Amino acid sequence: MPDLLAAIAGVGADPRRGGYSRHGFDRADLELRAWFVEEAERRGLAVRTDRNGNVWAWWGTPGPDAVVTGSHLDSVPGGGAFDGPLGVVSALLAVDSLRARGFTPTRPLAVVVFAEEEGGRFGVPCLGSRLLAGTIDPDAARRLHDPDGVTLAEAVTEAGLDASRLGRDDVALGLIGTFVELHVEQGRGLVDLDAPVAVAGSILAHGRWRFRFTGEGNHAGATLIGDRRDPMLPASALVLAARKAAAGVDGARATVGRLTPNPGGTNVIASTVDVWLDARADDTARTRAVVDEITAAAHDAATDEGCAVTVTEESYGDTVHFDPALRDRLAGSLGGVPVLATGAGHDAGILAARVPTAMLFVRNPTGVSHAPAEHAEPDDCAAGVEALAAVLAELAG
Ligand code: HGY
Ligand code: MN
Ligand code: MN
Ligand code: MN
Repeated sequence: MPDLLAAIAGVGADPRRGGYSRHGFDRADLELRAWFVEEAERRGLAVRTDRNGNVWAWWGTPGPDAVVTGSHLDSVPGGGAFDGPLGVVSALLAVDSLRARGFTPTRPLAVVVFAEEEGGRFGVPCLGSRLLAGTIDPDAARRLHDPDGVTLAEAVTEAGLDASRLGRDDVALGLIGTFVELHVEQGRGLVDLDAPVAVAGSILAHGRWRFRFTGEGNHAGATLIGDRRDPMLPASALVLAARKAAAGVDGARATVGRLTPNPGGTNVIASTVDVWLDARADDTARTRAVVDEITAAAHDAATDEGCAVTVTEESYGDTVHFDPALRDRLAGSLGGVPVLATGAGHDAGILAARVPTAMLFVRNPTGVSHAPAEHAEPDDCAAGVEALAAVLAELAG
């Protein structure tokens, strides 16, 4: 682990879940942002926070056609140490490396930290980059709320931002000439290829849906089985339907990682159950087919139990194909590193719709991510930094 990553190892550690819980604008996230500002300023970079809470650190005067690199510092609940922070730390270390070799960029160069990439607090992934790029309605975004009912508007206000200014930022967006995000790999692609670094090819289409099943809250002992309207039954049917639907479509994935019965007591038949579905596939048609099959099964199971069901699409993004010319140029300049597709979403995937964008992946020997076992060896992290420095030198030289 690079020393800079070790320096934040205590921030947002979550002994109850294991790993890290760092969510947009919470205490751990604010501490990490402050740490980033300090590290950037220590390097003489000029720090600015944009209207959506993304933090930019400029090497030289901010200007158009900039080469921008960075990632995020927030995590999923109980996440690993590398997903997000490795890209931020590697960006700072790549700047150090370029300076150590006397490099002076001919294009403006910036390191960026995007806000709430995981959607771990407000439910929508890549929230900072979506707001920046204008791919989420700012009014809807302001109303997003965390499990305690705190809205995004309240959270950003508390963090010192003007919530009325959230939304598409053509000034910040207009400065980005090229965006490159380095990220720990989240599968076993590089382990299988026996290579430390890859360039990204594509990201699966993916989205999140919330199903709310409503039945009748009642007593676990006094309510006869035949008298029940238990929303946990259709919720369970949805979980099984998700596996079946994804298994039937080549390359598709469907996951229920979060399910909340209300009120949530061992001896209480729930009155409602919220179930969050994450579904991904090669393209929109396949993703929609999977979600439609799951939705139909959820409705059937709800009807069988006398329950009602509502479905809300919380986020969606089509398949991303990274700029082929940039991808091939970078893979070639790095000596023919592999090109890998990924099933994980990234801020780079949002920006790819607006500006030429590329990603670098660093080998993860466990192949595990969004869990404490996520890992990258120090030598591979160093190879990632050098690859990123080479890419920045190539683009900004
Ligand atoms: O892929 C994800 O779940 C997130 O966007 N990182
Ligand atoms: Mn992630
Ligand atoms: Mn990430
Ligand atoms: Mn009782």
